[in-house]
Amino acid sequence: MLGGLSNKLRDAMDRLTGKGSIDKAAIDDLTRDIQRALLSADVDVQLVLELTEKIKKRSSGEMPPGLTRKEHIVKVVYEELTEIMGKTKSQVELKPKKVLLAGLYGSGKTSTAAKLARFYQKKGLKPFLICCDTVRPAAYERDNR
Ligand SMILES: Nc1nc2c(ncn2[C@@H]2O[C@H](COP(=O)(O)OP(=O)(O)OP(=O)(O)O)[C@@H](O)[C@H]2O)c(=O)[nH]1
Ligand SMILES: [Mg+2]
Repeated sequence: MLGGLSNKLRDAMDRLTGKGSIDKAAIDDLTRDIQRALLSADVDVQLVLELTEKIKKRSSGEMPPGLTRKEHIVKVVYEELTEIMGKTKSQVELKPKKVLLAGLYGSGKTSTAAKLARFYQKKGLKPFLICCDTVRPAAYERDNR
């Protein structure tokens, strides 16, 4: 579900690093691009505003010695994003559990179920995806592509 987000964030950073000089407008462009990317991935509005405000403030503020302004901004964005997304990789235990995938129509629940199945398959398990939707017309055909 977050597949498109990393591309959008990369595009935002590419736009910044492609610029000749970094002025206030360049930082405004960057934070606007990051806001658009995060909001289109359904990240909480308040969180997005707080995050981009911090990025904006730190980007135009004091720089550690030895870094160019662009390098400094890339570092700031990286640090702020890892701060909200978590610094460590979480481990998934291979034991029986229930996972609920909740989301709006077409937000990627079924695709995520398939990705989870693939994940467990690679770990040596034999997952089955079973279509139990008897209400939606052609549900089986639709998700059995
Ligand atoms: N770019 C992109 N497309 C995705 C991603 N996940 C799902 N899609 C696409 O989004 C569309 C809907 O995905 P589904 O997995 O069917 O969504 P769903 O939540 O099960 O939809 P409903 O069952 O109708 O509520 C499909 O065309 C998927 O290929 C993703 O991470 N990135
Ligand atoms: Mg579905």
